[in-house]
Amino acid sequence: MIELFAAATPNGIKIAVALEWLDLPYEVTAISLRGDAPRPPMFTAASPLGKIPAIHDTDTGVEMSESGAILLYLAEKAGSSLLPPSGPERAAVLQWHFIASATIGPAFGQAHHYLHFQKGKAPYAEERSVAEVQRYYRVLEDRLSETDYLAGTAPSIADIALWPWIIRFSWQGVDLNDYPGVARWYRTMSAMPACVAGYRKLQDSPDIPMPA
Ligand SMILES: N[C@@H](CCC(=O)N[C@@H](CS)C(=O)NCC(=O)O)C(=O)O
Repeated sequence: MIELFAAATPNGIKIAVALEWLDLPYEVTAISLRGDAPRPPMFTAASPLGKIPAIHDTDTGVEMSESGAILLYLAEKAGSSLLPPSGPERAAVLQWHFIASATIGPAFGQAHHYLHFQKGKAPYAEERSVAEVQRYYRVLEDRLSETDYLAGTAPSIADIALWPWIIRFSWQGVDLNDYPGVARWYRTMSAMPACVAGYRKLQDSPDIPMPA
């Protein structure tokens, strides 16, 4: 069983989606990001930076944080095609997984602060965030207007790493209709039962935001 320590954020949602997709039994412990509630010792032990998400795998004793690393661990644990075992397919998944987890996710996380939560406070940061968001959407559009999924013809952990960030397209000042390839992929992902279930597990609202 996987104990998931998380909150209703893109990084938290991606792990709930993966657990649903992989059909791994799990339980969620909600962690307050405001630090206004005591934190379970198991969470503190699993997350050196004190950031969500983190997991404790009661089958193996593994405890770990970092959403990108957790996705790799869970896909390997389940022996899933979300992470091909070798060859060019695996290389493509790893590349897009790291683009989503290590580049786009953190940039969008910053953009949410400057363009949504604290708009008007830091003009330079806002300008930079708008440029970065547009740059990455253009890259995603180029890719997803050519391939069904980020890494090719099959869904992978790269799609799970990206999808919860695109849910917040309105916070990023993005009209998804300007990016038809991304919008098509987003609608496909949003209809996947695992995405719906993982989203609802953490988010109060049952409705996944959709472009007009
Ligand atoms: N690189 C980390 C980022 C984790 C992260 O930034 N988590 C945020 C919520 S999405 C958090 O815990 N924020 C509270 C804090 O920084 O104390 C990952 O992908 O898991």
